[in-house]
Amino acid sequence: MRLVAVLALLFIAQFVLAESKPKPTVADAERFMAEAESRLSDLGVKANRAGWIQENFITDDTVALSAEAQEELTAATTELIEQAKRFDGLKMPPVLARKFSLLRVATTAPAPKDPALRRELTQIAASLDADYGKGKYCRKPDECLDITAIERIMGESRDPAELQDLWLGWHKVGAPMRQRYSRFVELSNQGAREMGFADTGALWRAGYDMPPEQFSEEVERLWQQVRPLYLALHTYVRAKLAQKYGARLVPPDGPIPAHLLGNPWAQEWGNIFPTLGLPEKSSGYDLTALLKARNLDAKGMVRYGENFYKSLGFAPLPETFWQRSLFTKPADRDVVCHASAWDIDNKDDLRIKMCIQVRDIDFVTIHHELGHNFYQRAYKDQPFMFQSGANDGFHEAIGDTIALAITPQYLKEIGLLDKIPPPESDIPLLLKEALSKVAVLPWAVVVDQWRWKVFSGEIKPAEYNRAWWDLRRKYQGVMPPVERSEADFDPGAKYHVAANVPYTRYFLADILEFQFYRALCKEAGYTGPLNRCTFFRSKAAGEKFNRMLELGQSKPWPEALETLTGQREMDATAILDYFAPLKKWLDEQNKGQKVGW
Ligand code: X8Z
Ligand code: ZN
Repeated sequence: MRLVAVLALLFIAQFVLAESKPKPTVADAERFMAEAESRLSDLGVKANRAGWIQENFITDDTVALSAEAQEELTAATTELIEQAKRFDGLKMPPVLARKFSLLRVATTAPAPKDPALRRELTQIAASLDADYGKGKYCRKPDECLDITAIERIMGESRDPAELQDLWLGWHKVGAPMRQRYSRFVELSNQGAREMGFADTGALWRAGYDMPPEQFSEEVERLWQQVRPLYLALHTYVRAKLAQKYGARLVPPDGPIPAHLLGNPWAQEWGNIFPTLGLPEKSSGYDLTALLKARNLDAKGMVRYGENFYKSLGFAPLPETFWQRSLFTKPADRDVVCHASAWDIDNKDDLRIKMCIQVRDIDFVTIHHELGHNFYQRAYKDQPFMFQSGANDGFHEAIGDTIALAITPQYLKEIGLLDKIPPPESDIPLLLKEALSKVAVLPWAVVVDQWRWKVFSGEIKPAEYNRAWWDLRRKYQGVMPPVERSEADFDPGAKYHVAANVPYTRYFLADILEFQFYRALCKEAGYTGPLNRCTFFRSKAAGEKFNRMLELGQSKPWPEALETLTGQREMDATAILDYFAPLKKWLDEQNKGQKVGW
């Protein structure tokens, strides 16, 4: 045969072969997605059950079983993402296209395709979570403290030596995680790259209906909006601590030592409220004392939480919630005490897992966790791919929005408080609130600033700890009580690092919850100062809230936000308005003080 004829044949064969592998159609894509959703849902339920048991009964076996279930889910997700590539470029109806783009960002721990590497990754992840859960500091041979006990004592003690000892003791849990953590970073980055992302951090930032770079700019924009408020609070608190502990321990123009703020991570400072020198009882009431006076137990506190949601028109929690949740720390075994909310079967098997202590901040956390559960139930009829928060910040903000409505007026209505405090109490009450809501802002930026840089390689394993403290100093203005080194791994002493839970969600939540709160107050017909608003019993507010919740992740988040607030942007003016009277007061108190460090 002549060469021309051969070439012609080859030319034709190419089309014949292409014909035999037809271009996928929208119907193919629909079928693929329906199967993917059902497979991921089934494996997700299995992984939830295994995870629940692992975190409630930490043993080598439960850790292994949970890692296995997680591995199956991760393997399926990775495979489906790979297979979904054949639909790239296909014009799909918007709902279907959204499902495909959500599938790509469905995992926070992307795994390599290589099964051995994937197994290594899931085992590391489960072991880090378990190490955190088992973490203890034995300050005496017969006195070993877990994180719940350490948080309690650091909340109550004002003895700097004891605080330093506990701080150092708890931070020891991090060091053994260092090697595994850096291996985890390598492996998950490989997984992210195989999926087409620059690194795992870029994958995390891709979950916000905008390009990852734009999301980083959003976080920075919002942080700059709230930074002056944080600086005012920092200046005031530092001056009070310098008075109390002396300028040698607390330099009046430097960062605050991180062990003196009432919390192992210096993330929420509410516990040091009594040391800030305001007249005793100036805020009019002490919620911890009120809860104790009623002899409330853990379950009783959760009932109050549920009642708030019911008052808005939400259906009661299912009976199984009460039977299956963990409310108090078991005496005889290791559990992960870090509070969490679970939706085991994507239907109605809702649970919380918490080691509740009878005190004000746990009352708030209960409302926080229930927010996750009520959101989960509100979107349960969405297709599987949309059964999630509009973004992860929304999920974290729901319960906090309800908790903002725990005002004196509300406490009086439910019979916990006898008398509503006079308006002079507003400043102390706002200060107390700011110690949690404002103090946490830079911390909630730092955790992922660190991880984003770790995943991108800008922070190398040999500088993990130094970079951590550089960021904490830069954003929070705090410093470690003693010199730290690369033999330490302080990020691992925080649950979300050990458990690989992204953290920017809490920063977003802290901004969003005030937007939600402002909108619900308006819906409830409230017109007074924002900080005194409660929308308890407002069916109108509940209905409006539910309209956003039931959307799940079916629409880009600006649409969900608009449903409730009329706004399409995350906007810090709500939190700034709420704290405006306090900011004015702080600025007066801070006259003559150096701001910053
Ligand atoms: O982790 C939580 C919740 C569980 S989703 C208890 N939070 C962050 C933390 O504890 O670090 C709530 C506030 C910030
Ligand atoms: Zn949460």
